[in-house]
Amino acid sequence: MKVLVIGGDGYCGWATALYLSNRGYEVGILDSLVRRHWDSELCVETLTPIAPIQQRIQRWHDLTGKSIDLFIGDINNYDFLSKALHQFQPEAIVHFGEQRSAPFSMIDREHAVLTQVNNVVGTLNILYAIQQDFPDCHLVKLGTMGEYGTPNIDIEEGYITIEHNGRKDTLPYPKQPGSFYHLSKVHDSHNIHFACKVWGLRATDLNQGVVYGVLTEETGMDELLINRLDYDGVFGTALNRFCIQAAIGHPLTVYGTGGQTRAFLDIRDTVRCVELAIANPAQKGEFRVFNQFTEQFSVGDLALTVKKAGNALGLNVEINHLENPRVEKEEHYFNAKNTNLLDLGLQPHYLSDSLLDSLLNFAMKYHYRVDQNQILPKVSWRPKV
Ligand code: NAD
Ligand code: USQ
Repeated sequence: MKVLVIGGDGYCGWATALYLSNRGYEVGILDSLVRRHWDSELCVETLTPIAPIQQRIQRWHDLTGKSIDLFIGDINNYDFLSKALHQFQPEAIVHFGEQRSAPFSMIDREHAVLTQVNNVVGTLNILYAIQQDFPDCHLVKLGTMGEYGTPNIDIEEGYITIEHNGRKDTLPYPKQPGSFYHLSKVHDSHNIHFACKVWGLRATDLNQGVVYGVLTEETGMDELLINRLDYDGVFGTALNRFCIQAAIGHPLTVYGTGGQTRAFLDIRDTVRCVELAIANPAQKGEFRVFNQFTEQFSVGDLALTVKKAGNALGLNVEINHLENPRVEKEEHYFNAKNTNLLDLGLQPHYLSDSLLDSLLNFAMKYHYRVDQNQILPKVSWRPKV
């Protein structure tokens, strides 16, 4: 099957492209490389030294004999997108190609606008390109668990059945996202749902939790295939950041009380979930939603887990509770369903001591690349006074 991975130079996309290629899919990568540009604008670098995309793909070919087609360009440019699709003829499109940092989207008006235009218009272009020329193509779109927010009831997978004044319906689950980035994902979900309804497209929205880890079977094969691992206050995410902080002796940065609970998964499960979605496509006209995570943790508990694992490796790990730069509930109910992917055969890699050891060792190996000035959060959700 021919699968186009949009955003295939990024953290989840690179690991997924190699995984699918290894499993016999014919893979193309489309990416504008804008994420590398945003890094340099922010003066940050991934912990790991990532090779240029052309070298990565060449190395993959040299090692495995497998080819990956490359399309460099922006999905906001419809002519480019349409030409790339005509050249590649995808049967499935996996769409990772968005601005994905909540803090980045909250820097100022320009960054909020950039995030929403890049994400919402890009996805809309993909929907039109599929409708016009590839109506059977299955869109597998990366959404986020943060679309739901933290409601005081159980979170279902995309839809909830409600009885109201004696009548009953199954409706999209209410959305209460916590940043302009998370809002862009909600807008995407509505647009995709509408396109499935009116044009009969087939789509799967993968509402993914926070991803952790860096090694997959494929990206670990060679130094030139190494994946990115963000640790900075804008693009770094909770558990990855905590491991890198522990490795360099920086106190762990828990925001507020640390009672915030989120859904998490290992990057080895990200790649498998995407394959499961592709291998079991949605029906024509169906907008399917899978909650893509394996476990739930509070940020405070994650910090304690990293401290314990760090201590076992001889690291002295302190935990700091910083004033929360975000506006979010710090103590709340959180219980989300995730059975759809398990029913399709996902066998989770749960967070374990060995994963933490491997991530901490990885962080210690590249500790010399860390810029200590990039660790504390600098973006506030509150208006500047
Ligand atoms: P990333 O920033 O590492 O990768 C995204 C890639 O998309 C980059 O290579 C970037 O250059 C490319 N891109 C962005 N806008 C583009 C455009 N207009 N045209 C072409 N390419 C474009 O992000 P990631 O961590 O790999 O996340 C991938 C997707 O998964 C995102 O949609 C994100 O919302 C979602 N997601 C990520 C996480 C996580 O923890 N990393 C969790 C849940 C969901
Ligand atoms: N947090 C800390 N300390 C830190 C970093 C984060 O306490 O040093 C807290 C945040 O306040 C938040 C939680 O940890 O409560 C998660 O923050 P995060 O930065 O790890 O993740 P988030 O901003 O939600 O975004 C990340 C990805 C995004 C994806 C999302 C999945 O960047 O692309 O959509 O995770 S989810 O959180 O399920 O919506």
